Amino acid sequence: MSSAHLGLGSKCPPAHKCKLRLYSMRFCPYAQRIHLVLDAKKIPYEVVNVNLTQKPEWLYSKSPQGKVPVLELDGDCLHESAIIADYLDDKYQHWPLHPRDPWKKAKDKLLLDQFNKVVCLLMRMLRSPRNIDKLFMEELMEELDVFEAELTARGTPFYGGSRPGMLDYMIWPWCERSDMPRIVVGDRWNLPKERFRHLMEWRGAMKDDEAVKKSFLESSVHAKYFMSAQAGSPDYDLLLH
Ligand SMILES: N[C@@H](CCC(=O)N[C@@H](CS)C(=O)NCC(=O)O)C(=O)O
Repeated sequence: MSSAHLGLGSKCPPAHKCKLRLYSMRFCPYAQRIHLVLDAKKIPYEVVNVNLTQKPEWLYSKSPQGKVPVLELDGDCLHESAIIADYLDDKYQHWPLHPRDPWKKAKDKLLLDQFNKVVCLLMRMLRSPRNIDKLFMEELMEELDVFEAELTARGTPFYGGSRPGMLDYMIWPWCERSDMPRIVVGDRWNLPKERFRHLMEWRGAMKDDEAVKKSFLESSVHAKYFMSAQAGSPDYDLLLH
């Protein structure tokens, strides 16, 4: 997973027939979603890491907007993390991640859609960390209240029940990074433990999941990458130094 990130002027490595290839970037939360699904389902795959500031010319032939993740199989590609994740769950039906019940599956997709608001708020914060104030934190916590209430209502350690399911894996990358803002902005980032008791327990349980362990990085590492990106030269190969 931590091979060097290929950039402008690089050659795309030749692909193997019938083997899934994931174009990724080590610190991209959307790409991490796909690592999690592939690892949870124990599907063999290879990884090609891509430099997203000096993009290789060939990236656009695989992804119209030049974004990762991209999943490639026999010369054909899929992009958009949620679509790739659904494809993998449909295709590899052992160890299903979505609920079998279509109603429950639809409900989980609504929640995932709702999680985009959390993602947008986090991105807003990371763009201008100086602007974090009480109002911002309250807005964010109100969005997180929905996820705390849902976990409480389900009464299970994971949204997926006794083990992580698709919703767990789709929201995990941002939750893995949830201590990172504290490193960046200090005490202004404060999520009260009592208000998010179940989410905190969930976070602890997720860290013990085998698939999560495979791509897990400590917040200090995420922060280091974030600060390099913030300074204008993202250190994609940070883990290789
Ligand atoms: N909606 C996309 C978002 C993917 C995305 O934004 N990836 C970022 C890296 S984390 C990217 O490729 N950025 C490059 C760019 O925007 O040019 C998904 O869910 O896959």
